[in-house]
Amino acid sequence: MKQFLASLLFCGPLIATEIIAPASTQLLAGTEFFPAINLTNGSGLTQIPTISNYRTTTHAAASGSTAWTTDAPGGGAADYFALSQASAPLPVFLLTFAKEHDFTDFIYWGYHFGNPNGNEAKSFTLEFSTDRGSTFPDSISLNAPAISLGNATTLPLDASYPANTIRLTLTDNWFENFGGGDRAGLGEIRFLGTTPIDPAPVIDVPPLVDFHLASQALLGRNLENRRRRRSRHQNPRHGLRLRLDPLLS
Ligand SMILES: [Ca+2]
Ligand SMILES: [Ca+2]
Repeated sequence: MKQFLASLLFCGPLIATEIIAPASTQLLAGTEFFPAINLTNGSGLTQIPTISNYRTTTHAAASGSTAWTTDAPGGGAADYFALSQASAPLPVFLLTFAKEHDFTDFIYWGYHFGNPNGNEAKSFTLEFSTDRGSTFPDSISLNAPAISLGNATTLPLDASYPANTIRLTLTDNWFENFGGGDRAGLGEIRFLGTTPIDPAPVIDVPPLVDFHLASQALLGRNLENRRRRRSRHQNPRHGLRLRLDPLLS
């Protein structure tokens, strides 16, 4: 038992890995042939992804109500990432989170039509900010090992990056290996990470008891009781009997 209690003391609280979704998604560069909000609103997913089910959660085929993709500025036969930045800018997303997390993995569901499609993004740059996007001191480049279909692809960051804002840039697609690729697209994105425990939480306790007012009320009640007792001793109606001399009766 002593050893168990000691282990609890030294281990500290356990912080569980969780699925983290951005609170807001903003497309900073690129276009929206299908809207960018489809990357983070759960559209096309078979269920809300959690840490226990995301590996078996699948994403439907790409459409205007399930996925995001760019325009095809070079025409249907072009490679989006071979075009000039002026006509086909690298797509950039600004992702903000409700609080700061320690991010460990990038997760995405791909852009497919029941068959793999070359529009699906293959390479990514992630930049991490802890000051709401004023600065991005940490960045990492990721390459997908394979194109996806309905299931999620998880890309480990190989480190833990604290951030409340992430800038995500897509730097390549699968044009070289699969049909399609005149656009850049994805189905849905999430992250894995943990949420640090606030070392000095502010606990907001409603003022159920005002000790100052309570003490004043108690003092007032004591004074009133004392006054009543005094009054009772002086007032016959409250039990003070007058003894009359029988000679006078
Ligand atoms: Ca989606
Ligand atoms: Ca490519």
